Amino acid sequence: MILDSNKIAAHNDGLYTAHKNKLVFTASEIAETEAIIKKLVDFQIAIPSWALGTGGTRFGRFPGGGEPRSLEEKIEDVGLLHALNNASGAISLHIPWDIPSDRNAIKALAAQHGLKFDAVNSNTFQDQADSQYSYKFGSLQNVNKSIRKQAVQHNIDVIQQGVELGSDSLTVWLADGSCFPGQLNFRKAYENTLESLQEIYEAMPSNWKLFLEYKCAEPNFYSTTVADWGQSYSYVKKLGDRAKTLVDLGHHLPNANIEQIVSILLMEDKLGGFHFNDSKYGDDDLTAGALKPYQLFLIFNELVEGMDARGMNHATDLGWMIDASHNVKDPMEDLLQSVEAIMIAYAQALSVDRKALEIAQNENDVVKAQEILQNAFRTDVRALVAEARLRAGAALNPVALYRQLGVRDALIGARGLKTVATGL
Ligand code: LRH
Ligand code: MN
Ligand code: MN
Repeated sequence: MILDSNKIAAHNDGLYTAHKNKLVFTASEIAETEAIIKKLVDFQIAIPSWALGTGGTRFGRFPGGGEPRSLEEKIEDVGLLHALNNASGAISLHIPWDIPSDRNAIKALAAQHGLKFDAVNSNTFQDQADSQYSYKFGSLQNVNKSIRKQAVQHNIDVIQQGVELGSDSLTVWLADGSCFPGQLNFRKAYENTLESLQEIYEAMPSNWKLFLEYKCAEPNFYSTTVADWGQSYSYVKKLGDRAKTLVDLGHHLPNANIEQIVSILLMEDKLGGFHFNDSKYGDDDLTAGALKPYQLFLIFNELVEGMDARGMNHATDLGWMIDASHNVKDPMEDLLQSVEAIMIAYAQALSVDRKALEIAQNENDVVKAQEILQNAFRTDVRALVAEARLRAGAALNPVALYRQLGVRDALIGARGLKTVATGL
């Protein structure tokens, strides 16, 4: 389904006056709004191919209808999101959930929607029908060399697929770990994992990056072999310059100070990118910013500070991606909400008075420092995010237009009510 640009223009016309009034007011509260809007126009957040359908839980799944039945339909859905918000210009594939049958056709379809291929993700946390060995006791860490080799080869195959699509990074997330004390020799599991990762790293083209994602628990509940940022850092440091740590917001122990982790990884030049989501209890994979918007802002505050200190390009030097799943919402609406929340946090971070903050820090003026951050967080920047969309030909209110156009009903009409998208 391709969105008619006239419909976006008509929608924007209807909201234009109210929007301009808000923008004028925002510009009276925030300095240098032009520079912020320009950065927002450039900022893109990749959509994971597995988040376009309803995920469900291990207790049940309630399909929503009209879900993409193929990679082509997933690309069309991301194209639709991008047309609505001009901030979702990339798709991240999970292999073998997504296997392009005709790569040239898939590339052409993505280009038609203005989409790039973000990091490709390997999957050694599930057994595939045609695979010889099982990953029940781990993949890259496995005590059995043949199993490790199978997992390494899968990653190499994924790299090859990514190369052909024009991607330039591989995200490795391992479910490897143990469920009971004594099950695993931690040191040997580490050494096996490192050796396997080295083989994968060596197989990457020289312009590729490897992102190593960590997770404190689940599906293993006693130990995870890449459990936290320190462990991921220890691997990527040994692998080489193009190996970096990937931070998934849902993968920390409760109350972890993620913004500090981000700051240190950036300083070490070892931050690769993000999987954005939100959570209250664990790896809930809820809509970004739905629970802890202040934390999201504080993370972006460190990102902007750290990237600027290193002279990095905000839009291109890190991998920005959503990693969410949906049980009760229309996945497309949810993704629009996530992107909006991320853009808001980014805009708020851009609006922080950095010079004043530095002075307050150097004077140990704790009250002032808090005032500066909270002022940025509490100032409404939504008009800036909307203006960035307007300038790029996208919709002032993407969720409202999505509903107004009856997109989900149209997708159900085209694809049917009982559809099951591949993924979690
Ligand atoms: C693991 C994870 C990882 C997987 C995705 C499906 O919890 O965050 O990124 O690839 O979920
Ligand atoms: Mn993730
Ligand atoms: Mn996760």
